[in-house]
Amino acid sequence: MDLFDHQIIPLPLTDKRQAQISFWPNWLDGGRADALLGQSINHIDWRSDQIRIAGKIIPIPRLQQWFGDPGTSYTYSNIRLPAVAFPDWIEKLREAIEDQSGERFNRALVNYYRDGSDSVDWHADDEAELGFEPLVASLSLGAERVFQLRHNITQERLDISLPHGSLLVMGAGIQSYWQHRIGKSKKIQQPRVNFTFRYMAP
Ligand SMILES: [Mn+2]
Repeated sequence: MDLFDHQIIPLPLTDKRQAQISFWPNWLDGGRADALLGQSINHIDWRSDQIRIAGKIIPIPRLQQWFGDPGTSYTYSNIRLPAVAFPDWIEKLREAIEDQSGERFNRALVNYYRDGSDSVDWHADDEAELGFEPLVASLSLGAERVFQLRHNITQERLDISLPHGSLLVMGAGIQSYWQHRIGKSKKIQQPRVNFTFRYMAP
C-alpha cells in the first residue's frame, strides 16, 4: 500500500460546494490487486439483475452483489438487493479502506464488468437510504476503465482513468452535483471488478 501518492482531483471552480475526489492510483500493489480480482470473480455469488425499460425486461449490462447486514437490503432502479454478509476477505478490505480514508463504511455494492460491453449509465449514488451527501469509496480491479463525471448544472465533464488497484473516494456533495458513468469500450476484453463501499445508518 503506497500512502505517499494521494491525489486530490481538481474539480471545476464553478462547483463552489468544495466537493472533493480523493484518489490513490497505486493503492494496492499488482500482486495483491491480482489476487483480489481472482478471488472476487471466483468467489462472489454474482447476480444478474434485470430492469424494465419501455415495457421490456432486459438484463443490466454487468453482474453485481450487495454486502451488508443480513436482513437489510438496498434498492436502486427498482432492483432490490438483499444484503449478503461480508465474508472475512471483504471485511478486511473494508477496514483497510476505512483506515486509508478516515471514513466509516458498512455496505458494499460490487460490480463485475465482464468486458468492455458491460457498463453503467449516468447516475448518482443518491438513494435516500444512503443519507445526506453520502461518501463512496471505490476500489478498481482489473481492466482500466474510464470513470466519467458530468456536472448537473454546467454539464462540465471530467474523465478519470481507474487503474488496477486504485482507490477513489467521492466526497460529500459529489452525488448531489455530479453524475457518473462507466461507458462501453469495444477495445476492452478483460474483466473489471469494482468495490464501492458506502455507509447506511443501521
Ligand atoms: Mn455509482
